[in-house]
Order: sequence, then structure tokens, then C-alpha cells
Amino acid sequence: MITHKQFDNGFRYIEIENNHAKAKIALQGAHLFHYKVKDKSSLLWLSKAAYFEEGKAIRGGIPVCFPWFGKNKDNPALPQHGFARTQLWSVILEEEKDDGTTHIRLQLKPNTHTLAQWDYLFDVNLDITIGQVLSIALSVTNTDTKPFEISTALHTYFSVSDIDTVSIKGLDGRVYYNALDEKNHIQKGDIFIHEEVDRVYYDPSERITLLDGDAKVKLHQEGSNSLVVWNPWIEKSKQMNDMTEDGYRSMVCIETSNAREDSRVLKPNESHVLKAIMQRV
Ligand code: TA6
Repeated sequence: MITHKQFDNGFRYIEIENNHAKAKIALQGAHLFHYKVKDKSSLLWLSKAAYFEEGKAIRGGIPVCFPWFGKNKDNPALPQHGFARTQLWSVILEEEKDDGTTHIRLQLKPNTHTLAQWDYLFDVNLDITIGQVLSIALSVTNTDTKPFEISTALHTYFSVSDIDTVSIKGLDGRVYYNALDEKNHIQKGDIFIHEEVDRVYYDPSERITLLDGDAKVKLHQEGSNSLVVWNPWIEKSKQMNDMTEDGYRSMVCIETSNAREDSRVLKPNESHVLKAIMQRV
């Protein structure tokens, strides 16, 4: 079942329920902010203080970072992570498939607001498939007459029972950029989160495992050669109005991305797809 709904303030979203799972996607940002497989706990984390207001990114779920990840290199005054997550997307396809999954395609096209920030023509689609497995794919096509560079991320907030019991496998031996000291380092073994972590890992294995006590999440990515791991920890959480003080204890971001050195240049008519496939196992 696919139902178009809105909050009392008019903030619009799509609610999806099928035999496998339930999900909610805000039209602003094509932002999946809820996904729960029947008889399992929610895969995605959503801040108890999240905004659902026009022009404000939702703290949690899977924000779409486009056309740049992080600060804009040419103009740091522009919104962090680009404009896609605060723009209104159109639903161009709703499909309830024979295998019981639901496929939604949303589209973002240039407008006066985007062109004022980033003077390029593009076609961007986000394909979300809701089943026992969650699949999300960001497809970018350069419809301009000149090349452009993009850095992107599917900025996934995973829900965890307790950050102290979390470890992340699949990045051993990888080079990572640490945003906290602005230096490159080499990962030794699994990742544990006992402080603020804000890193871009290069050349991640295609399959990443998040362990959370006895729980396990598998993440598979395509079209990506970088993976962002982030937890704001105590002080940063206190500084964020849309994060409760203890919010950092129940989440970790593991973001399939084309970030920093993994940014992509698209020539006219060229496309690139960034895809993440994830599930609790
Ligand atoms: O993905 C990690 C990161 O770039 C962090 O530096 C932190 O800023 C996080 O994104 C959240 O960014 P936001 O703009 O959503 O508050």
C-alpha cells in the first residue's frame, strides 16, 4: 500500500507498507526517514528532536547529499551537503512489484534556487526499493553542455542499541581522512566508537558489516569508492538543536559516498549511479 500523507504543518511524505516492511519517505529531499522490516527493529535511526519543516534537513534516516558532500569547495557559505536534501522532489514512479517489494522513484530537476547555488543542468533520480532488503540508488545525469564535478553521499543513520557495543568491519588497512585533525591515517582492525568520529574511508570493501551487540547489519555498495563513518559524540550532540543530548548513543552514520578524492566528473550526457543495499541479518 502506498499512501500520500502530510503532517499538520503540511510537510508531505509517502507511507509504504507491504508484506515485508513499512517505510516513510519525505518529498523534501526524497528523504527516507523510516524503514522497518516486520518482526525486526527499525534499521534507520531518527532523532527524537528531528525537524519536519520546509527548508530544514531531517536529522536521521538517509539524507541525500548532492551536488556536494560537506562544505562547498568554492563557496563555504553555501549549505553543507548541497541543496538536494532541502528541495522538493517529484514522485515519478510508484510500483508494487510481484515479489511483494515496493519501488518508488523520485526526481529532482534544476530550478532558480539550485541554479543560483550551482549553475549546471542535471537530472537526478532516487530509486528506493522497500523489501526485506532496502535498496537506494542515486542516479545523476549531466544534461548540461559542460562537464561538472559532483561529490555525493547517501548519509545513512543506522539505529544501534548502544554505541559502546558497536563495531564496523570491512575497513581494516584502509586509508581514511580524519576530519577532526585533517590528516590521513590507516585503519587498524575494526572500527569502535568511543569518541567523536568523522572519517572518509577510501577503497572500502564492497561489503561492510555493522555489529551492534548480537545484532548485525550488512551494507553493500556500488558506484562508490569512499565510505563516511560519523558519530558526533557528546559535545557535538549538545550543539545540535535537532539532536537530544544522548542521541549519539543510539546511532552511527555509515555513508555510501563519492566524497573528497572519490568525487566524480560527469561530461555532458554522462551518468553515475551511487547505490547502497542494506539489511538487518
Ligand atoms: O557525514 C559526516 C558529516 O559531514 C559531519 O561532518 C557532520 O557535519 C555530519 O555530516 C552532519 O552534517 P549535517 O549538515 O547534516 O548536520
